[in-house]
Amino acid sequence: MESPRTAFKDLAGTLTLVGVVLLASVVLVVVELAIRSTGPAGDVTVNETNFKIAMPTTLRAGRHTFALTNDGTVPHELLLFRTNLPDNALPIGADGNVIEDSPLLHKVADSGNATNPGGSESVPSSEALAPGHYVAACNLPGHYRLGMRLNVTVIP
Ligand SMILES: [Cu+2]
Repeated sequence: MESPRTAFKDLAGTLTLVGVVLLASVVLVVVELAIRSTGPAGDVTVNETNFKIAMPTTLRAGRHTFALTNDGTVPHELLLFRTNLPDNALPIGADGNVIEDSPLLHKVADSGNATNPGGSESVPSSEALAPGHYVAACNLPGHYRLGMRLNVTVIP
């Protein structure tokens, strides 16, 4: 049988440990919320879902950084081409995917690796965007055909 004093010491130790764990949890939650509320850096917000791109369809000329968030349930990417073609008539291969190096397309932004569901990425344009017609697209297999394309106009 433990003496009352030993039992109290054990209890105090346990309570201290529980307090430390609780405090650490609260700190983690606060940091997580702070990160989520700031989101990816960028002046143009882009939300991708299955299988849609939502972003402003008119942009001012100049450099932009796209703050891309994947709100879908599968990975997505973001490409932006300068082209005279409408979004539903980009050059495609036999697999139905966009031929990204076609001379009819000039790529000005590319998220590179696919962004996972729930993930986000800051995607800078590779050059200052001149006024004209552009198409945003996700070219992961099948996604363009499923509707991940959007006409964008850049104005002076
Ligand atoms: Cu996609």
